[in-house]
Amino acid sequence: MRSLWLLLCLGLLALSQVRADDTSDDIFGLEDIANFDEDDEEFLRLLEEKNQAKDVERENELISKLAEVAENQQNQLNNPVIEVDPCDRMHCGAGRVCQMADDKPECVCIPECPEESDVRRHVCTNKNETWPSDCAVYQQRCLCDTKAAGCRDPDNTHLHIDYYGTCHEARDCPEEDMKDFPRRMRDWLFNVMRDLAERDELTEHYMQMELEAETDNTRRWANAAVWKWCDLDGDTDRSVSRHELFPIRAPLVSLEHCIAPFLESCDANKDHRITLVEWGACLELKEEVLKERCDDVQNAVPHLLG
Ligand SMILES: [Ca+2]
Ligand SMILES: [Ca+2]
Repeated sequence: MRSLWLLLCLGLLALSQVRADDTSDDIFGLEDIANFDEDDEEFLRLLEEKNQAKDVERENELISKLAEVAENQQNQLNNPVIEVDPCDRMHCGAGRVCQMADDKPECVCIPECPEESDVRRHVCTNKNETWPSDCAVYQQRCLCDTKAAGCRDPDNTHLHIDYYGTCHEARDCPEEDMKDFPRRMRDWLFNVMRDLAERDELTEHYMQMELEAETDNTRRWANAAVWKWCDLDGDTDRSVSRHELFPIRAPLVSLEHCIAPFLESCDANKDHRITLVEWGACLELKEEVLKERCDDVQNAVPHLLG
């Protein structure tokens, strides 16, 4: 609007000058003034259009913002925030379950284990006692750890499963069986590895080692031995503890009477850990064929009997 007034003032000034000096040349002739007005109108029209366009733009912006808010509200109505159970994030060890106490999640001893009538679910503990299930053993250990009423013996804090099945009289491993055991164990390890490869259950790294074992006779047992040793070493500290031997020991003890003394013999220096050199020696493999080739990115899926 200011420019309009400026233009009008200039126009009037020009007109008055023309009238004051009739003799002078028509510097701002009427024709020019008429042209000036037309330009001005055009200018105003453009200005108006521009302002209108801006208003429309602002309106559109506002509409889309409102639509966004409305959509969010609708989403919240449709998908109300689901209360996350704090226990979902708690990991309780074996024989324990998560329970809320004073609005806080905590691990407590499992109150009840499923009833097991199947004798195959029975387990034999390190105290040579048969328990109805692994759950019952872990529950007992928890009860003793927490000094709860159900603890039958304070010593049960060390209770663990020795093998699956009902406890039986420990059968001796005759010397001749023990002598042949490393060979049987090597063959068994290779067969388990082959079986897993066929089922595509090995990592890329171990697949490659299995292929090598298939095609190169000198690597046949060594690769299988290295793979199993790495597989057992769950915490990748490059030694297999007694606890880490569990997946190989527990299912085999009742089937193979020599497995327990064999595994015992693997820990040559009796430090409760089996190094790769010790593992190779008890499998009667030459030290030079054993190279530590663990795939640390392996999924910690315990491979039992394969
Ligand atoms: Ca280890
Ligand atoms: Ca050792």
